[in-house]
Amino acid sequence: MIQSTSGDEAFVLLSNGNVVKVSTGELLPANPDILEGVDDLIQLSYLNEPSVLNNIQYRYSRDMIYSKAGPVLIAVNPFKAVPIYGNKFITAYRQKVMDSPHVYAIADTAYNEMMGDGVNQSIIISGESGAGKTETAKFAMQYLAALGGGSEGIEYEILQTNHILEAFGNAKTSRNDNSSRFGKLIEIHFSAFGKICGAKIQTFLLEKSRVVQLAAGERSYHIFYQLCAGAPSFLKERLNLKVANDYNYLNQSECLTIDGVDDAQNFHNLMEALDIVLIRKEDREQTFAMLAAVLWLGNISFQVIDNENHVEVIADEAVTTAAMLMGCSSDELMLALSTHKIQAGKDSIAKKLTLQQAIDSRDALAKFIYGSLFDWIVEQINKSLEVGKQCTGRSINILDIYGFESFKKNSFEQFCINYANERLQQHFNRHLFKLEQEEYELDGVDWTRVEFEDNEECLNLIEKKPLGVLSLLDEESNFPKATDLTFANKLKQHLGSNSCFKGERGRAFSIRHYAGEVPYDTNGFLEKNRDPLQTDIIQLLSSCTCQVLQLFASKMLKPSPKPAASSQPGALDTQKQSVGTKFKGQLFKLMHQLENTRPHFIRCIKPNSKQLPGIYEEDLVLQQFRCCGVLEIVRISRSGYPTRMRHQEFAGRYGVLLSEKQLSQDPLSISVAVLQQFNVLPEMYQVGYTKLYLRSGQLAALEDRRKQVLQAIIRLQKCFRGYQA
Ligand code: AD9
Ligand code: MG
Repeated sequence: MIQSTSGDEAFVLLSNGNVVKVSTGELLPANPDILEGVDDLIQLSYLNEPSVLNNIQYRYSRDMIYSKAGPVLIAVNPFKAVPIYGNKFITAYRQKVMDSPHVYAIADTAYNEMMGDGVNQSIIISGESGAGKTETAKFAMQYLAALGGGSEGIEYEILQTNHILEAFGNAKTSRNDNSSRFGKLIEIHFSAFGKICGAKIQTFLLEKSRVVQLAAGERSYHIFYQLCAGAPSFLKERLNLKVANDYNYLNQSECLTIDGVDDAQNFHNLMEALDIVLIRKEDREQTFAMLAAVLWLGNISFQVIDNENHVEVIADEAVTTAAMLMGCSSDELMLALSTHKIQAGKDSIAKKLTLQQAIDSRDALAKFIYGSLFDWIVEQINKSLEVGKQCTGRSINILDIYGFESFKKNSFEQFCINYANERLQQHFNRHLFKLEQEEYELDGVDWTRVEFEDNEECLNLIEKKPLGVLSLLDEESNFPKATDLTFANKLKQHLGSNSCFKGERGRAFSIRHYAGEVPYDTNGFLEKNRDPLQTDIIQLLSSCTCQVLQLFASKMLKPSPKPAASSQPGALDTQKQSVGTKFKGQLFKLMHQLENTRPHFIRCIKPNSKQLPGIYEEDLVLQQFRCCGVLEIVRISRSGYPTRMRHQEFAGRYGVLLSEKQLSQDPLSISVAVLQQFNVLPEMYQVGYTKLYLRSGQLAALEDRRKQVLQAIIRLQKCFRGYQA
């Protein structure tokens, strides 16, 4: 409330009773009280950042965690159990008894559109770490499972996959105690009768470095702690399993437990889930053996044997147990971890590795085993959920993918994550903005263009061949003498003309992403992109008696047109795709898949960084609104005409309300006549060649009038019959 103004200064009374002095240029109008807490932001009279921020806060403080921004659902993480889920609510949304914004409402619309129009749907969930994407995805799955549940219980199996994926792919980070370290797309398939008949899971870019290296206060993947805490004694004995604290890969971060989480209990839940998803007993045993092998690999240590820093493996319990679990001899494992074979003519010479090389090679092996194991488990789940014959190709896809990230220090992982978000943003833009605009223009409707950010330039910067970040990265990765610095220099040399690129000092560069500028440090880019695994190690794996290891190794040994000639440690194997290029391929496939569906967007918002209920940090929320363009969406939806109907359809529905004289005309004229008869203001509609475009809210008013008129007619008819009788 403005108390007084003098010159260009104003004294403003805040809701907390304080009075502040503000320059009048910074004042923005507040909305009338009657609009406080509206459930769709497009209803706000004044659309500015403080109003949006205030509206969402008003709702959040009353546990209304869901709101709409036009077609987009906004979900604010409550960080506590809110009683708005479960069968009672599912039924209420199904029967349309409830219509307030909810993830159930989104899932319901997707289901109805799929069944009604036969168009496949996707629910695209984004937001930053800890914003609630995975929980939201689970609620959407829960709703679809309830609707599409059949006699065979496959929907129950699908819900159980969450336990498995979270055990193997989630970890405690500084921002989320249950952070997904991979992206996930789950396709749920339906029969002609709308029953679930199968599912398929695709995963993206698991963070493998977490297996060998942890930041202080963070944990590795939940499964390791669950196994150590919950394995029955016979299994512990067979795997020579110790407590989590005895493993270097786990104890390095001094964080072994999570408040309120019982790892042993979760192990039992996992076993149940594995039972329900029909993961075979042998497969389970091999999985646990591989997990233990990874842990024991981390305990293997080296001894420097000469003054050139060359090493030998220390023959201890770690080596013998790891070798036993992998199904090879300790000697073979020790040799593979400490030497590198070089071809010299017909002979091969074993060259000793230095301490750092040996550690890298051990860690690379551990990461390889874990990464392959993760993919393999997903494969087994997919076999079990196999999309059956009764499926008709109808599906709803749910995408739960890491949101935009910008930290003080950003590395290759952030680069990939932000790249994925650029692609998703483009998809979002296309649908919400471009397609809208095109439709208006095609139909001859005058539509004041709404400016929006197009991120094509940024995508070009990353993807363009041969001069884009990914191509240049691959080029440098293939060049044995290249370093992170030469890579950074190459970027600066070739990409300076792109307006989204900014060269920084030394190894650094920045990218202007749609959500803001992010500084990257190229330190580690080359190594992470190569993700090398020495041929010596691959050969060792293929000679192991453990079947899954043979399988993992065989995927690396696929014949390639060019022989793997390089003997340079760390050089990119010609037969192996780089991590960046593989990710790009996956993203293209994903986007292609999404293009063929009707999208529904959910933006998750994290209200505070403490993971606590009831706290709303305005700066944090505002920054997320900016990142996902909430204001932009509202502006577009409002300035456009969200309701559209073909003239025939409109005339058919409302034409009956006109007098007979007017009825003899064509559909377009009937439409216009209806609008005039009901006094719909000219700025509230536009007439296109094929369709009628209405502002939001107009149709509801027309429907009301139609109902009134129809009821009046029915009353009249009754009266008339009574009179006749
Ligand atoms: V990450 O990018 O995978 O690190 P997410 O997936 O966005 O992240 P997640 O869904 O894991 O976040 O949510 C974080 C925590 O918030 C959960 O573990 C819950 O404790 C809490 N949460 C999120 N959504 C809800 C909800 N609708 N109701 C109750 C919730 N709690
Ligand atoms: Mg998650």
